[in-house]
Amino acid sequence: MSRNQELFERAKKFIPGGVNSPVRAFGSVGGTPRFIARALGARVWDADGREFIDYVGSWGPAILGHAHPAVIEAVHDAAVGGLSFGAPTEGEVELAERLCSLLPSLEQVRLVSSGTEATMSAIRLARGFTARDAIVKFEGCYHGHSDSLLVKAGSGLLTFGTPSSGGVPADFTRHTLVLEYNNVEQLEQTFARLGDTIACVIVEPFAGNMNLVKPTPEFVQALRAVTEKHGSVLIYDEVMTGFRVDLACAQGLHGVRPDLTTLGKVIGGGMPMAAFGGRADIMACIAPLGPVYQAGTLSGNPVAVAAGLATLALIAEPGFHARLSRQTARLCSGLTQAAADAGVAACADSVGGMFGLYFRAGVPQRFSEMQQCDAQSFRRFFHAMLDQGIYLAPSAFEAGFVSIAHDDALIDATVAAAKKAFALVAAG
Ligand code: KE4
Repeated sequence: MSRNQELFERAKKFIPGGVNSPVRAFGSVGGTPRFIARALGARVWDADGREFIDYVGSWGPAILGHAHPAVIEAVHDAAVGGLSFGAPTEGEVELAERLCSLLPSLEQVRLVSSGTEATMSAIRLARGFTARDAIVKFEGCYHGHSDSLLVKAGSGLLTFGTPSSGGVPADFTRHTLVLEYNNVEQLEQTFARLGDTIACVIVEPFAGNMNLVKPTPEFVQALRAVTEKHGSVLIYDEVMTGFRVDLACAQGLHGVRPDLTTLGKVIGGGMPMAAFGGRADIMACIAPLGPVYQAGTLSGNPVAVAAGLATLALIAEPGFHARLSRQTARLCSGLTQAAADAGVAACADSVGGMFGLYFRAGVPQRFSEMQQCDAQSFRRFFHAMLDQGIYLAPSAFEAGFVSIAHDDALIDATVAAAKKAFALVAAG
């Protein structure tokens, strides 16, 4: 029995499903999850000592590659001064200043410890600011696991959502409308009928939780127009896209100024760090200034702040995102060509340092098109790549992530492995 299997059996005794986050359990691809023993740059090593080129990157944070020396040094230097104080620190001021200088839409920002906290707080804030209850999200988008966001679409247009998870009372989701991503007509119809009751729209500005699905320019424009017209708060959930797709984030690529933005992943460089922020008049409603309560023991944790500041300094270096985008596009064109050469209906697409691999002929533009992907072929491909030392996201519905440490040699090795993996898929 391998160490991974041994650890997995042990883990399952004391941790539900053997993991602390469901996607890690390899449920949708089968097999034994790899227990990561250490990581450096673009590589991880599992409990059996096997080396992998890593395209999960901790689901986004490892944009510099793992264990970047400058980040490790910053974490060490912060840690020796104490881990947490429950009091304000200079580092939090620096990080807030840095985030607000990088994102013009951020006039004020509050630091928290996870993306779920950030989006949950942003929605409560939007409801408090507008004194409205209804919220809009999109099918296929994931914004963390707070109750009002664990919702599946209602039976028809303008019908409120029903819980998509056990343990969520129907009452908690009856104010949540679930619409179709990239469906401008439906969005406009909904706002024409209910706009003045809608507190906010929360959207992944490039969806990454139904795999990568890009918004159409018309959808981007409509989101800003309808929320502006009806006084609803536009929340860009940039937990995944923030500083991943560009230094200016998705909002910079879109040329849109959202009212609130949520951030996470990259801004903590792998440590528990997230944030929500935006218009000062909205942020003025948050405690201790206003009536909307929000708090956190480890919010703005000094060690996590140090990792975030070190990471943001390095990704702000000239040419960083241009190179990251180039490497990711190189990977995607290689994967698409390899699939075509093998006669497999698959393609890949990217934005900045995140990419999607789709087992269907064309790049999807909505959740229903993602559902047409051939999950069985993906599973075979995933394991054929894992066997060759390439660690992809263990789900057909997750985006992949490239770091600045993924050089040409590693990208080319990945494409070479994909050629063999697609041949196996084609052989059935
Ligand atoms: P966390 O609570 O997991 O830090 O963030 C929630 C969240 C919010 N918004 C977006 C756009 C997100 O992608 C996420 C979390 N992303 C997943 C990856 N699909 C985290 C991986 C996991 O759940 O283990």
